[in-house]
Amino acid sequence: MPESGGETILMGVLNVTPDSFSDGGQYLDEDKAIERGVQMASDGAGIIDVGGESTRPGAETVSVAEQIERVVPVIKGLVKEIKVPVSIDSKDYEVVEAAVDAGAGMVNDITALADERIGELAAERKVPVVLMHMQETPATMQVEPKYGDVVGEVLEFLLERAGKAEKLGISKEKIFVDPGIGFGKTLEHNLELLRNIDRFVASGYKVLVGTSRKSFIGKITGKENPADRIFGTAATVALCAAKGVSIVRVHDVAEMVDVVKVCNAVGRGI
Ligand code: HH2
Repeated sequence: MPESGGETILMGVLNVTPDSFSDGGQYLDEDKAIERGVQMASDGAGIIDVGGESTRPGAETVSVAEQIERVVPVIKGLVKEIKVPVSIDSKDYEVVEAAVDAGAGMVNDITALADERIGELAAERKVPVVLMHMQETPATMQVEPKYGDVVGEVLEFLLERAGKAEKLGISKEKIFVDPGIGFGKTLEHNLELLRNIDRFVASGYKVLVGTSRKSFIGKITGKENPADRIFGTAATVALCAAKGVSIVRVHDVAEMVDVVKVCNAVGRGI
């Protein structure tokens, strides 16, 4: 796991779903998913984030049983083949528990412990957690996102949840806070959060940011196809790495690894 204020590492996205906005349907097959995870690890990912439910705007929820069926075989296969930790991207306690039992070494909860049992489990098993901010739910979040002061409100929420995580027994160095780019945010909200990402880094908690291929990049660049948003993503990755973000969550590990290597080198003053 990355040190606070240390180098930025990459979390590779692996969606075992038919409908994720960017890689949906590509890795629903267990062997293909494992192969992709192994590839991202060898490309330089420091963590592989496995999810069985899309959270794109308007996405339908997936039952716990279905998520477990999708992710558990992939996690079991990956932990045998790669040395870097596997993270489970789920808000559902039963899925998180099954994933940790299968060998997942990190929990990525986009609802930031809405279900406290996830925090209790992470504390008991001593696994790091990602706490993400989202306004509303994936079904409704992009209808009309509204904030008075987006940076202040998101930061306040994350600090409250991080405090709750510590109370549940998760140590501070195992907590990552994430502003939730695209989760109940307009283009301007996303830009405001990225512009002020150093305020999150200054909170004392480690920070994770997920901008990869997201629609706000398409709005800026005019690239409608998520696969054409790689250079736009690289700009955000460089910005986050330069400002001390610990983990960037990306689809294109092979491309982004050079971006973070150079940013890390400059940051170290080479
Ligand atoms: N973004 C997505 C999913 N999970 N988790 C964290 N912590 N931060 C993020 O920004 C984040 C996340 C959405 O991206 P993706 O997984 O590619 O798409 P989908 O939700 O359609 O599967």
